[in-house]
Amino acid sequence: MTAQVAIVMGSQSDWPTMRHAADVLAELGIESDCRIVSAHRTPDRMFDFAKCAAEEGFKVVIAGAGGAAHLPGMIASMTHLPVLGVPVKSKALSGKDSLLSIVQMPGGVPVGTLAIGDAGAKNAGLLAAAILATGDAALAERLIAWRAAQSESVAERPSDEG
Ligand code: RP5
Repeated sequence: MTAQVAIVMGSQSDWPTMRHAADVLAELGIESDCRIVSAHRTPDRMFDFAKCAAEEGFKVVIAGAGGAAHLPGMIASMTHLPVLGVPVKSKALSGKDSLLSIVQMPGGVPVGTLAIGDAGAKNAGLLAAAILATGDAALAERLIAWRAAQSESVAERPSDEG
């Protein structure tokens, strides 16, 4: 079976962030296809990816980029698939530039924008899983179990051990 989730990112330098999306999807038994697709450096690759994503069998696209982060929005302009945008923390402006570039889409072309950095990538993976789980009862059970395990892992009181 082909991957249902595509994880695309503007640069190799985005991978330490975006791998958190791939990791949580793997924990939930969901295969992802991770690719470097840059809106600025590889525009033809971006066009081909976005135009063919639905035909390739993807159900959700997670797109992460930093700085002038046009990738999620440009992909969303060329596919009807849900696009989740992850603002990668930039060196110059700590990801505020990435966040604003991704979140301020014009009405009619939605990008579901997550938090800046690792938490955003992880939550993009969880949100992709939740979207897929609406049509997959077994996955819904795994997601519910994952959330229950997370709750159980939280101690009731703080510890000096850290
Ligand atoms: C963006 O520019 C990428 O998404 C990355 O976050 C940022 C910097 O890219 P590199 O110069 O590290 O390749 O396109």
